[in-house]
Amino acid sequence: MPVGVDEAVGRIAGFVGRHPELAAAAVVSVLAVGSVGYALKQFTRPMGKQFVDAVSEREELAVLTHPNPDPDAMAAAMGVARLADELGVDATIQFAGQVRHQENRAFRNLLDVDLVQIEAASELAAEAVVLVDHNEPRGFTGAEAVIPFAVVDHHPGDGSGETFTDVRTEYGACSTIVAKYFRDLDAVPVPPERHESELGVTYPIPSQVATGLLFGILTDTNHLTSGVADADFDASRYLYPGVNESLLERIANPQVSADVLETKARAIENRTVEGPFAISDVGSLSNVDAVPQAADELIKLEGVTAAVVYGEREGTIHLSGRSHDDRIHMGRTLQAAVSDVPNATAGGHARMGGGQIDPADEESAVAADRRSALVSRLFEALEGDI
Ligand SMILES: [Mn+2]
Repeated sequence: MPVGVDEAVGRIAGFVGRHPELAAAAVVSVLAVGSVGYALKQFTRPMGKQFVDAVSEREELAVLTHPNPDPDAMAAAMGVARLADELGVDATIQFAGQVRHQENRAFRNLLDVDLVQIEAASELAAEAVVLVDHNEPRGFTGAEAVIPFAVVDHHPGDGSGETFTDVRTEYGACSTIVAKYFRDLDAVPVPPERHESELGVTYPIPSQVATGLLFGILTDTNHLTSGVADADFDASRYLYPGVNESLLERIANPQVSADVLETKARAIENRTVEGPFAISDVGSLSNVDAVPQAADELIKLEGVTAAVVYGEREGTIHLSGRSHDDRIHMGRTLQAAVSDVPNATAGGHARMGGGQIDPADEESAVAADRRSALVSRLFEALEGDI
């Protein structure tokens, strides 16, 4: 026989009256189960939705890339700014340093990335700062005092966001994480020949953003050949319908300035080769970005397995090294070569490294001496003698 509501309430009231301690315990356990359920739901709620929840609490955001942003950093920032825009949150993309490499400049121009340069923390566009492609603010005055609101990154490190942190070190690119956010929201990439209004979806991904994110994934994974995760392939496939192939091609093959080509030419002409190692002093530089590009060229020479190029700009010596040689860990080699040099820093990975020697309080003639002394130090380091 069904129990009427009144009768049920009556029975419960009777039970509570007779066993208040049991009733209280029942209430507590119902609440506990409920909150565990809520926590689990938060935990399993896709990161893209959690990110949107966090961002929509804000009115404005500063989306900050690392200094001298590369395509992955710029693309991730574009993606985050677009999401913010969809939520009615005012986002400004900011960076410290410069956008120098021709590919990065082409990326910025062709995809119309609205980037604002800053030199100090006081220039940040909002109190809520989202770090993309790095997890600790750096490269501008007051960076160490900035507590980011959110961190979205694929690099190892100790940095975290006050409200939101998503660091996936197994991913090849930060752009992959941002693409995943769009996917979590069932966003749809807009094909280049169509307008987003034609798709009638809540979250369209503009072709420029899809193209940028794919380019970010391609550059950070060396065209999906190194440090690449399943997620990077999945994201590439997901973004592809929105990719503008002709823009992609133009970003990948920008015009190279005469300056960079001349530095490359000097690197080849001035090289000193000992066995499989090549070192080249390219003299004074107008564009320090030419140094790593010249190193990329020098290592292509037949028989060369490790190469170091350096040059000078405004008294600072910039070094860049490449190695295809299993005996040579380039980062450590450069570190060893400059270990006794005042004002020098160097480091990097096995296959690529870089360094910088800042001017000391001395005449530039002495600086030139330092440059010529570098050749023998570098050869010794490459030979493993220091
Ligand atoms: Mn990256």
